[in-house]
Amino acid sequence: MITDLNRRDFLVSTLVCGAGLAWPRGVWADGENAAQLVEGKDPGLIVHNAKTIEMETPLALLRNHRLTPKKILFVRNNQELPGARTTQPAKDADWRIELMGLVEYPRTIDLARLRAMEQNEVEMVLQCSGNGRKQFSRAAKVKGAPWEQGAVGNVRFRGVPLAKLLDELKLELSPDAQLLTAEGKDGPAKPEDADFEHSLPLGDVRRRSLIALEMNGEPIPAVHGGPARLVTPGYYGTMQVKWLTRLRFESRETFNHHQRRRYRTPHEPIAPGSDFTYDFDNSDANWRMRIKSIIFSPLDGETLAAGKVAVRGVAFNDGGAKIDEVEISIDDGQTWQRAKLDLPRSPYAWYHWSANIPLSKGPGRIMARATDALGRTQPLDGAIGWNPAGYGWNGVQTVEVKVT
Ligand SMILES: Nc1nc2c(c(=O)[nH]1)N[C@H]1C(S)=C(S)[C@@H](COP(=O)(O)O)O[C@H]1N2
Ligand SMILES: [Mo]
Repeated sequence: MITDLNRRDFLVSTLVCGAGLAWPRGVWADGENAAQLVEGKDPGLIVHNAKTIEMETPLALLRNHRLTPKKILFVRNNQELPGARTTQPAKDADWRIELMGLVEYPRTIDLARLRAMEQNEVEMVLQCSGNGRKQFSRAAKVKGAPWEQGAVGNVRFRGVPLAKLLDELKLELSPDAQLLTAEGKDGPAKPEDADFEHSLPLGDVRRRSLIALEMNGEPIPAVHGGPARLVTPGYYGTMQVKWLTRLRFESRETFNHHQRRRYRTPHEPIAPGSDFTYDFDNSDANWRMRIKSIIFSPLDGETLAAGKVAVRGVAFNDGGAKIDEVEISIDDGQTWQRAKLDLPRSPYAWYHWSANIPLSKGPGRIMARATDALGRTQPLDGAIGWNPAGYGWNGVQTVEVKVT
């Protein structure tokens, strides 16, 4: 088996055997599965990057839980924090968070003080802005891990609301403060590379953000950003800064590479395959999530018996408006039938939906489309919104089945 091979042997054998080798799902080319790479993870996760760690949850695992357990939650690290490859709690002795920038007096706060403050809880979708990226590649190749639909989970964070923290510390902000930039303790692999950080608009931060200390009722697992993580419900995963050590109040978005040149989508549509140099004036940061639905059942490639078929899945948006419709189509989007939709516990959590759809014999295609109260919906043509880094895909998902 490939586990017995080191990387060089693997590369040699690939060269010798040529292309077309199919490794078992969930196993990376080196043979290290998710459980071997990150202590406590399910070996069935799909490993996209074993270097800094990018792993995806297959829908067959994701669909079995209302709250996504830490064992199967996807992981996406741009860079690493040594010692954080585990779902165990982080070692947090002496952890401190600095608050600085456009404030009258900078402050430093430790975990004991944070733990003593009033906490809030929020159930929310955590989704990488690259989720579904693989779909963009049908139109033209995009850069980044080819996530299918599983760079997403639904979790419950608990922590100190940022607004409460500012009150408690009597932190006076300059009227020029418009954004909050968050930094984590992790650092780039090469010192010449940009350190990962992100800026978020202060209005949403004051209304929504928590300095989270718990996830799903226990200390945040080290791999998911413990002991402290800035979470802003409704925002893409990249903005949920792990291993939080510093918050800077600023008048504009940080000039940092990850904010200015990455994690953005162009303002105007661009032709699939074109180049694009991101800057503040031609693109938006990956902030609020686009509305989306995911089909959990049936799964792509399943064989089903003809008759009424239970179709189910989830839908979510940025929490800014209620999702009031999920529709199913089995005729490539010509006609749609309404699914039954359950209201979630929080506007930021995913909604469950289900429908019984009659399917007759032959190959079948099932599509799902969510629409919210602001009329925001998903494009039938998933190539709309194509961008070179493949962020923000929210096309209508199509599941292909065989009906016998
Ligand atoms: N400090 C830090 N925070 C980070 C990252 C990172 O590399 N470093 N990656 C971001 C990205 S791109 C995503 S999608 C989410 C993934 O969260 P998870 O690994 O807990 O699933 O974390 C975000 N927060
Ligand atoms: Mo991400």
